[in-house]
Amino acid sequence: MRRSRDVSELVAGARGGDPRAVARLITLVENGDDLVPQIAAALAPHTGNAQVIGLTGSPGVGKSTTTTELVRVLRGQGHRVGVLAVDPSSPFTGGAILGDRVRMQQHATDTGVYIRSMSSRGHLGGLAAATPQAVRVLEGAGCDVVLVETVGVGQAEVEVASLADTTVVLLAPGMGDAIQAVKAGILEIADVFVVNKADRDGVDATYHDIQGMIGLGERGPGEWRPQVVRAIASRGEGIDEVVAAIDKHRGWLVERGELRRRREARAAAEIEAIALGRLRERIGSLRAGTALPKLAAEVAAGTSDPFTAADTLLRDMG
Ligand SMILES: Nc1nc2c(ncn2[C@@H]2O[C@H](COP(=O)(O)OP(=O)(O)O)[C@@H](O)[C@H]2O)c(=O)[nH]1
Ligand SMILES: [Mg+2]
Repeated sequence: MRRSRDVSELVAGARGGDPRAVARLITLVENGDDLVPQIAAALAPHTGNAQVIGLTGSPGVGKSTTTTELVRVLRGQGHRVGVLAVDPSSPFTGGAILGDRVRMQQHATDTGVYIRSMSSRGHLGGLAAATPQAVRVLEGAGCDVVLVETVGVGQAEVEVASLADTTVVLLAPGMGDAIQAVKAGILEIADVFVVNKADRDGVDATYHDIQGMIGLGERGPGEWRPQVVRAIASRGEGIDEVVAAIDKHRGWLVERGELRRRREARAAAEIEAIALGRLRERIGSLRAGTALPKLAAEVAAGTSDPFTAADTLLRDMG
């Protein structure tokens, strides 16, 4: 089929560093296209090693600024870097900016950086399903580090934690963030805290608040203690320290066998979500057939019970 050939051509293009192929693949993934399983299969041999770093925090705290600065430092270290901004409002500069929304900007392109903002566009499973696939596309395109920025509202922080090897949570002075962090369960997911906007009043209070909160947590011997780093992202200050804290965490992950454990847990969650989605589809299509209506009639008439009927339905689905 023409479409299958498209997938191998696109994957070959992405592997060869063609930003348009990378952009197209991410768009397919973002839209939950029927080709996504084929894309995932074609990319699989080239994935599994990229370091995934999640950045989250309240809007305006400086995630995009910090991401841009991290790209600068990581590029300086010779990494090829991918950026996924799961936040359509994120402005970025530099690098190959993938996607029609921002491709119009005439930036000098650094082929060692791919930047893409993603939106959910309402397909089933949304960004939670699309983001790990987009990470794979970037990895297939040769990125050995992928930064994922998510806007810190509601469940987003928790999602980025389930995607990333290392989760960086940004705070800023005067936002009451330290207390909110505890409420939102951020304390459990953060591997590194960045107290950004350290040029502002109240930075010491925020720094000590968060250190205090971390100190209250119970930790077994050898368990990771979240690092706290001050930064002024808008001036590029403290970014080397952020990178050092991320590296330290990565060292700990590797040493403890935790990197593999986290990745396998992530893969398990992904498989489960896909399998549940497929199951839901099949059950949906059963509704149109005869099996479900027949069982429903039996349950309604009292000749069967819903548990027996559900077991029958699952068995017959094979
Ligand atoms: N004063 C100050 N402003 C900053 C700092 N870092 C970022 N900003 C500014 O804060 C605003 C929001 O930054 P942005 O990175 O877009 O935040 P995001 O919404 O978390 O991605 C921008 O105007 C930045 O220039 C900082 O360290 N100090
Ligand atoms: Mg942003």
